[in-house]
Amino acid sequence: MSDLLKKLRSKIESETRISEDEAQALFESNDLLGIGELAALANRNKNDDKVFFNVNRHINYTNVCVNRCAFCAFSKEDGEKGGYTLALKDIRTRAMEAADAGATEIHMVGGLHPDLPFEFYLEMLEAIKQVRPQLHIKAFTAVEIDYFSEVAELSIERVVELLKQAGLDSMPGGGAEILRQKVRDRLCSEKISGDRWLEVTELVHGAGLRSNATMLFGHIEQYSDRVDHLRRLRELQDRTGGFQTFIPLAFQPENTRIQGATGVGGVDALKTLAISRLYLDNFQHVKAYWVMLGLKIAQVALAFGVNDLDGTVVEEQIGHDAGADSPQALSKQQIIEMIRKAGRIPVERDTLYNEIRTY
Ligand code: V47
Ligand code: SF4
Repeated sequence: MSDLLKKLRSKIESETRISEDEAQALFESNDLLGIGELAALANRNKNDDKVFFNVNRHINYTNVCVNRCAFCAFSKEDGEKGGYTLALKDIRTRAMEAADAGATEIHMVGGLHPDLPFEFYLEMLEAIKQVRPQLHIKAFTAVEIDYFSEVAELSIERVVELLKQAGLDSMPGGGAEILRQKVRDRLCSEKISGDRWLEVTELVHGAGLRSNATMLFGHIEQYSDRVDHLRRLRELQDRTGGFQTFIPLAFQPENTRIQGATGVGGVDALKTLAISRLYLDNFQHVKAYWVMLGLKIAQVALAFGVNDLDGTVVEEQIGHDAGADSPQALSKQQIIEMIRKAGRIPVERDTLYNEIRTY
């Protein structure tokens, strides 16, 4: 074992934080198994052998977006072929189908539509709660919430208050991408800054809602940009405690405007998940989002510090439009089998990590 890993082992055992320089050194190390073993230890100390999943359904209410990020194959210009916006009745139907198939959560995000009024977003939440009030609605990233405040000419605090009244229960982790501005300038120049993403998230936590955090990796960023991203998330979590889960999203390059990107390899994916677990000591959960990772890497990730496999998803567009070769949906039984065959204990959870059933 290298001197670095020996030192980090004693840090993990004594619950001492690892530094940015140490995280950087881990990214530069080729000792994948050593890093994974340490991350598995850190995870076991927090979560034992449990691996969480949920029964959920994704709804992407529109793909029309004014931002047109270079890495996004999902969005369309207003009026472009293939652009769509779901009607409220479609949202209701999807919510009913989801709940009747055992879902406890709707995960709903979309593009920044140039014309929809703020009331539309409130009506979508109300429509879901009208037909299936028991569903938890995890919806709208910090990017969308910032946009709503512009559209409605209201403060973030007021927007979140109105969304909560209409049925919003928590916020997903999208839109963080890579927080460092020099990367954003090339990746998503129209999107809110990394600082603004953190600021909106802090306000959402202040309003009593939990959220997740993501990191889109494997495009044009350097390891140091990933470390900077993790540092900023750890600092915000120290202040608010509002994050539940960290989700590294493996970049899918097809149909995007990122030149020369070939996609994330298995080694980089596992290393990134493991280092996230080691560095983010104040996050309880690290999720392997199987849609972007593929099922095999997501399963192996369970030996690299991961304790969550996301959910059944049902219908996924963002990753699949960019060439993800994972299935559209998984059944509960498939997820349970993936976890069992990794020698771990499958636990169905709700969005807030209340345990529903152990299998
Ligand atoms: O913000 C866009 C990413 C995100 C691509 O909070 C891409 O539980 C890979 O945030 N390749 C949306 N990723 C998805 C997301 C998410 C997913 C699952 C669970 C949760 C959660 C959140 O997808 C976007 C962006 O970062 N994305 N294009 C792409 N080509
Ligand atoms: Fe729009 Fe989101 Fe796609 Fe960027 S990632 S273009 S904000 S839908």
